Amino acid sequence: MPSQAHLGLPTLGVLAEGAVLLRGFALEQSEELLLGIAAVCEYAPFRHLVTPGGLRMSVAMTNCGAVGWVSDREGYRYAALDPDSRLPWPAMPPTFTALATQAAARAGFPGFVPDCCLVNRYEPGARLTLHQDRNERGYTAPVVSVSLGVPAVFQFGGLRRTDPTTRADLEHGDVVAWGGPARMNFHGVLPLREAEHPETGNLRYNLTFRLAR
Ligand code: MD6
Ligand code: FE
Repeated sequence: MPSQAHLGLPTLGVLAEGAVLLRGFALEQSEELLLGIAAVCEYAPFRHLVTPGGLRMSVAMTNCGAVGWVSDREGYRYAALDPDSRLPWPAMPPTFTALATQAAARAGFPGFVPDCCLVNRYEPGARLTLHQDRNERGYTAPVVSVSLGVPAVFQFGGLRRTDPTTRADLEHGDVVAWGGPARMNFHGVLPLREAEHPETGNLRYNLTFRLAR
């Protein structure tokens, strides 16, 4: 049987019940997304947040949207103001919102309208240890994650940290959406390998869309 890729359609993979990998879903908009990231970080620069335990995160972060995800010695939370500038986060570009809504619908989560886009920047060696996304007010909405630039290995596990994980290579333009029975599953990103991408150099960017409030 011919694969969907063979037919020129984006392929759809299932990482777990409720967790869908949409290969190349954001490829057409990738240039526009990177321009959007450049605009966001001009106003709200990337910074390395500190965990509640006092460790500097290897992934640099910024946000756009009504609220942004932040971490400091006080804990993880969503905040309407950028703690560095004390200004509101930049508005979410309409192309970002539209892409998140379309990807969620394709993955089986219609009507998703995010109020937060966390923008992650990975340099070689940067990683995200296994965690659950649990700082949102409710968990009925999915999480939508868009990968740009250098590929990374994504780990997707179960509801317990010790559950077995599956691994997926997330490449430029790939989107993962998880919700429903997978909404609280543990996930993480292995240390970024040294590589070059024509549009981002040795960096990986990730957009993570959520409904936080
Ligand atoms: C990624 N990021 O960068 C996935 N979750 O591909 C996340 O899962 C994530 O960056 C919670 C808080 C920050 C994150
Ligand atoms: Fe996460």
